[in-house]
Amino acid sequence: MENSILNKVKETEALFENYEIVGSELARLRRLRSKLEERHITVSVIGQFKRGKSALVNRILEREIMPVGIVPVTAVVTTVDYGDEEAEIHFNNGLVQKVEFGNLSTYVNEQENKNNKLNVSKVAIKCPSAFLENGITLVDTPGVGSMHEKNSEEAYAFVKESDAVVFTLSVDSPINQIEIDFLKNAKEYAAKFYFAVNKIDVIDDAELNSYMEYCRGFISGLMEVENVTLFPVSAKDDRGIDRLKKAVTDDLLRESSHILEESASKKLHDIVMSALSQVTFYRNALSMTHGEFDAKFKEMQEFFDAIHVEAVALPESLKENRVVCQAYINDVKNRLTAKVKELFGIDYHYDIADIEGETAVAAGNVSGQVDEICSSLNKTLNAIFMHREENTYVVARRINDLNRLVRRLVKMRDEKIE
Ligand SMILES: Nc1nc2c(ncn2[C@@H]2O[C@H](COP(=O)(O)OP(=O)(O)OP(=O)(O)O)[C@@H](O)[C@H]2O)c(=O)[nH]1
Ligand SMILES: [Mg+2]
Repeated sequence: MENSILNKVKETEALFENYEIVGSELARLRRLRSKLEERHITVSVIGQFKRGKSALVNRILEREIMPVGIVPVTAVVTTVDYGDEEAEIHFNNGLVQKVEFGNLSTYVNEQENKNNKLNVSKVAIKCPSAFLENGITLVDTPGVGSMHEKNSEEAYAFVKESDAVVFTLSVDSPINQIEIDFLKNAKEYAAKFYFAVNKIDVIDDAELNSYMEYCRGFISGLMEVENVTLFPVSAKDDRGIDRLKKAVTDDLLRESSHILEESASKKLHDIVMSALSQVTFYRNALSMTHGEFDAKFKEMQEFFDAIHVEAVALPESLKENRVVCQAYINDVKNRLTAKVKELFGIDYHYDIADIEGETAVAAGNVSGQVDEICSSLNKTLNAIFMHREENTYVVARRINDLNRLVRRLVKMRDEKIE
């Protein structure tokens, strides 16, 4: 069973390798394959802001690591794996910086890192908590629904990477539309759900019973299952935490193959859907009028020229530092991706290398490397440009080839993975 999904991922990977246009989907497929091969399970704690997600993560880990507070706090995704204590900040430009646990708040906390002005992509922590021992990655996510829209986007995006989720509700407010929408979305990606009903220390038993009854009925309907198990907990006084932890670890030990397979199959479906929209767009760009395509093509060439001029003019002192060079190159990649998106609506993918001393690029010829990066993208655009210039028969054949790929993707989308 599990091999069949792994094979399916490999087959799709082989297919996508032939089409540059699905580069970012190919990168996601590769991540999915290595997850399946390593049998790592990602358990994310998700929910509306201020439900006590970070406090719950701390209780599960039995450590006060995540910043907690009365105002919206968590601004970036924080993953926690088993290992000796360490914390790394990953930045959007690929830089990775080790920090002390005590300094995490500077990067994670919305109040200190407003609108993620520090451009943190994620925080990766290791700690020797028993809960993580069997290959679980526990993830604290920003809450949805606060005025900080970026936090919701982050949370929505991370659900796609989750195999199981601990959906966190809180007894001080009934489930609302924001939570319903988020839950419906999460259902598309994660294979296993645990519903934690937090803050039970603030109400008495009778109130808790009626809250639980209301929630159970409501969530069963939403999840389309007859009965859901809820986990009443208090991240403040520890009540119910052991039961939740035991349920998660027992299930994951027993059903890890099944959970991985089910969540991989949902993710594969999503990747196929996204490739489908990509290829459709590429096909459409090919079918654009000359005037329309040529104007966008010209703007892109001007952008390449400006980047070249900028890279050549970089100060010598900067060019000598390997880490700074790699950060600059990653930044160029990010800017190119954004420009292509703006002009063509295409998600052009570049692998952004994590930068640690030994992985940074050789210093020196930065402008040469920047030219190389621009030139590979330029080649793709030129390919479209050339095809535009070809006779209508050739263009029609190419569009036909893309149509075949679209049909294959549609078939994969509709296929049930056995
Ligand atoms: N009484 C009580 N308060 C709690 C409990 N869990 C969390 N809190 C409080 O609820 C507030 C929010 O907790 P956080 O853990 O920061 O909530 P969050 O869901 O991570 O919030 P965001 O990161 O902003 O989405 C804090 O003031 C916590 O002290 C609990 O079980 N009981
Ligand atoms: Mg939080």
